[in-house]
Amino acid sequence: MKRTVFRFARGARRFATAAKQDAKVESAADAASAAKKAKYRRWGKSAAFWGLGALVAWDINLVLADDKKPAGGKADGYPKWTDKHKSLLRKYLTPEVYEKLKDKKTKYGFTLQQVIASGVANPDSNIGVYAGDEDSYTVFGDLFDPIIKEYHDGFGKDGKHKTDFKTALKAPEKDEKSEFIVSTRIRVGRNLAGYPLGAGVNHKELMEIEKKIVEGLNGLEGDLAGKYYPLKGMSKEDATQLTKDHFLFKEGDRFLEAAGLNRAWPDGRGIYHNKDKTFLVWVNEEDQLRIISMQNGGDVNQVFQRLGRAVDQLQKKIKFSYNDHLGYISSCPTNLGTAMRASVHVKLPHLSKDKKTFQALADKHHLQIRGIHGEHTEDDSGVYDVSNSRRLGFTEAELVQGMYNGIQEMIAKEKELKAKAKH
Ligand code: ADP
Ligand code: CIR
Repeated sequence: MKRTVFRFARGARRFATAAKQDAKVESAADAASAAKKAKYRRWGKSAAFWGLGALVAWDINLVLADDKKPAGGKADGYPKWTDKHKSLLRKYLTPEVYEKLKDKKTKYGFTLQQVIASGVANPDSNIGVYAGDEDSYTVFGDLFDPIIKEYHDGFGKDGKHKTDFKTALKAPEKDEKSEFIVSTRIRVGRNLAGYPLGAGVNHKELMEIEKKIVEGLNGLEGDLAGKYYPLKGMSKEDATQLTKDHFLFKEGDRFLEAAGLNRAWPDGRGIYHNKDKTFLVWVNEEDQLRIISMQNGGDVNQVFQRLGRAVDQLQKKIKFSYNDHLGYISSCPTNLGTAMRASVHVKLPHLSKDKKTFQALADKHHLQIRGIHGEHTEDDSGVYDVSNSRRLGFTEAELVQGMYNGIQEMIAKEKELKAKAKH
């Protein structure tokens, strides 16, 4: 295609030049011939115009096809940290590690500069790194390994991941009336085998990935059957409402932006959901798939079981990137392993005022506290997003069980503090 456009443009240019030269020579010739030449000249100009247009289109095509350039800009040496940089990236990217890794590339051409771009550009990053492909985790292992070890509670280089959606949970409290638990959501991230991750794909791959995922999703049945809504063409109002209602990812996340994960937005992005919006799939956000099961109230069993069925059906249609050491491969090292975040939006107005106790309970159960509008959001509504922080080296069932146990202890504490406040 590119070659054809190029040939066409070159032909048009030659034709236009020839017509111009001809026109000069014939100035002394007769009027009929002059008119004929003038016609050629017009054709030449028009051909040159279209040729130029084709060249511009070719250029754009090239930019889109070849957009694997470093997301973080040019390689400009060891990062200049500020007092605000407190990420694991800063902790583990010593000048020695930097020197060792700075000229390495993965088999898809991903570089150290791309890996660290987000954490350098965003001093408030907690982690600060993103992988561009599965290979990134080994080629840049001197940086990723200690980050993985610290984040996933000591998971070492010889660690093996295991997966289990089948073991039944012991989670009798359902809080169906939402006295404390407003809603429960469990998501897993997945990426396609045989492709780079989001920060490493080019435009063609991005579109192919979307196509493969949508084909897989369209084969889902029963309560998982639904429809895919591409982001391109979705009205601003619809997108804003879906995001506000906690169903759709937000646009313009600066951490993802700096990592190169928002390139060509909104191309290739979209959301699939069933009629009730209890089963949803995000396409080509931070990971190529975020498979989500959610509903109001606290019936974690039902949410987990629905997710297990969905993953089971989908992996028969789509081959996901997985290895025995790191489990499901994800863009961010915090998501490796199960790539699962099981969360509740929970009302804890008394406990959350006692920040120390709240955090101590979260730490005891390896839970993370977030604001309810997604990561890096905070408000003082007394409702918090509490989820498992570890995802690697433990099974899905173990992590959901741990989240449930921790939440029950938090709710018991909330009741205690509420009763005390009355006296
Ligand atoms: P991720 O789940 O991919 O880590 P975020 O923290 O950005 O990403 O959350 C994505 C969206 O999911 C946000 O709109 C958030 O409010 C919503 N969400 C997360 N947990 C729950 C929950 N338990 N109930 C309802 N919405 C939730
Ligand atoms: C950061 O480094 O803060 C962002 N890139 C997000 C990291 C993943 N989330 C997390 O630790 N909770």
